[in-house]
Amino acid sequence: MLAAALVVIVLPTFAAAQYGPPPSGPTTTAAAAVPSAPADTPGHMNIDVAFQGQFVFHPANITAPNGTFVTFWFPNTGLDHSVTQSSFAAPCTYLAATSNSTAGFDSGLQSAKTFTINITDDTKPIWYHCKQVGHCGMGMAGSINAPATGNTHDKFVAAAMAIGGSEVTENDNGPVTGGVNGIATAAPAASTGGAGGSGSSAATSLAYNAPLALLAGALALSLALL
Ligand SMILES: *[C@@H]1O[C@H](CO)[C@@H](O)[C@H](O)[C@H]1NC(C)=O
Ligand SMILES: *[C@@H]1O[C@H](CO)[C@@H](O)[C@H](O)[C@H]1NC(C)=O
Ligand SMILES: *[C@@H]1O[C@H](CO)[C@@H](O)[C@H](O)[C@H]1NC(C)=O
Ligand SMILES: *[C@@H]1O[C@H](CO)[C@@H](O)[C@H](O)[C@H]1NC(C)=O
Ligand SMILES: [Cu+2]
Repeated sequence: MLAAALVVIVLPTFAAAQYGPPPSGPTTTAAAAVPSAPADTPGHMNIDVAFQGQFVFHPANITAPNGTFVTFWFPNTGLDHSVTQSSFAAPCTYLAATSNSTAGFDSGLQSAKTFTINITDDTKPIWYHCKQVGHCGMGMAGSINAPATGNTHDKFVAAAMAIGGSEVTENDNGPVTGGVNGIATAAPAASTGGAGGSGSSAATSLAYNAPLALLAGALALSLALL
């Protein structure tokens, strides 16, 4: 009972701190898919995979300096997605190794996970997509440090959508660490928390976010007492 009351008190406080005042954008109050990305913190940016159930990354394009950790938050909606590095020339195709470059990163198809890359060259763009059947062709593609002119983020997504239903189904061989211009140092980690998330073992991925850690702790306590 005490824990339940605590959650009731903590939740609105947390929601206000996390989202701030209503912006000019969508005003929906529907629960986000679980888990959804928390707010950015210094040196650490967060991206929702399949934001609000749509076949998009959100934000789909970011500017992230060297050493920034970018964490992708996979929902727990029963449909797997991936964060798979590709190229501007071939948006929906995994970036294989060449004679002068290592292979791209790939989370592999995942649900309820986080996958983090470290930006290692902010002077070059990172292009990526979701390898789930049909998703890239529907526009589930994103970029990091894309230029404002020339090969822009918008052109990249347009190229993915131009492929549309002709998208070639990709193999899923599980997570691939490493990458080009940004590297994953670990396979995806379990995640049962996040903004609007629920669960009882999210301490690790939430450690950098005090309000979230507080919420997770309250939820864990309430679950333990059920
Ligand atoms: C993302 O792309 C949009 C549309 O091209 C652009 O207006 C915006 O500045 C870009 N944001 C970043 C962070 O690159
Ligand atoms: C890498 O090799 C490809 C051909 O395989 C070439 O087009 C590209 O310019 C090379 N890149 C660098 C940085 O040398
Ligand atoms: C992340 O990348 C930056 C820039 O390449 C590097 O200096 C830093 O050591 C990396 N951090 C980790 C934990 O790998
Ligand atoms: C980021 O790291 C890359 C690779 O070491 C380097 O070429 C680039 O100049 C760095 N960016 C900045 C803004 O220093
Ligand atoms: Cu997807």
